[in-house]
Amino acid sequence: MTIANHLKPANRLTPTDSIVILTGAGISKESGLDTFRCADGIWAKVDLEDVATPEGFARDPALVHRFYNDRRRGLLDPAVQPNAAHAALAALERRWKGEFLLVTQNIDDLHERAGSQALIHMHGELTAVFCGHCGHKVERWTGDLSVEDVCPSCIRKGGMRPDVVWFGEMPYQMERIHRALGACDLFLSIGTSGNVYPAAGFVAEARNAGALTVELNLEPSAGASLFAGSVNGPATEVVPAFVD
Ligand code: BJW
Repeated sequence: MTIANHLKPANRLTPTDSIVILTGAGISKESGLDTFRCADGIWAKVDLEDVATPEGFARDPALVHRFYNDRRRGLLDPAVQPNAAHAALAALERRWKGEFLLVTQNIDDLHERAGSQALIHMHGELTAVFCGHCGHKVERWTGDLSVEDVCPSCIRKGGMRPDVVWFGEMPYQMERIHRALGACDLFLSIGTSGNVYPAAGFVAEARNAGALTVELNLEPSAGASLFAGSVNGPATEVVPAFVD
């Protein structure tokens, strides 16, 4: 893998420039977590209408709980740890003097475990839950969730759900994300297929703001032609090589 010098942040940016980074499931693949749309991905095994829509949850909450309980247990398996790509982004943030925002579509907590601070989980977090009846949120929920669970605030049963953003629901902190994209000098998209909106539209927003846009992905994504440059390969190799 060679990275064109004109794409390297060190050669393009001044130290106070602003960076926005979007990550997707591909960055956590080498930590042992599944992607969605790869041949062996999550959507090859379960129907997204059943497990990732409010309608699916209303139809069969127990099925949705099993799906997220399995993934929560998988995430908390001691073998699943942040990889070199997560670490490289945390190190970049530590040394960067300008504005820095990491927006992840991932519901795992590998970025924070690697040390990232300015981080938005736009599709929620696997280890948080909230009550669909009263909105009460429990920030850290590491066990299984079931239809029998009672909300600690309104004491009603059956409404507790994972704090994840399903299709048709509004992703989190969109105003803050749009503001950062509108002022950024470098936009990096890492390990995402570019199939899901609004995240798939971020590259156009950043380009309109005059940012350099670069995709780092195993293979060219659906929207690869929208980026000024791309680097293809596994995240644990291309991300450290690009940002270090
Ligand atoms: C590697 C690698 C390695 C592998 N190294 N790389 C028509 C047009 C436009 C929009 C819509 C439309 N119809 C519906 C919509 C809206 C809809 C949408 O986008 N649908 C599309 C399918 C068309 N979006 C929404 O509904 C969103 N909400 C919204 O728009 O709200 C607006 C609104 C307005 C008014 C009222 C209400 C709302 C919400 C989207 C929610 C997405 N949720 C999910 C599941 C929940 C979280 C979870 O369970 O984990 O989020 S879906 C799933 O996809 C998950 C992911 O975050 C998301 C993105 O996936 P990602 O990360 O890109 O993964 P993959 O697998 O697709 O790609 C992995 C990539 O990595 C691949 O390219 C590999 O090559 C690469 N890779 N190994 C580097 N080692």
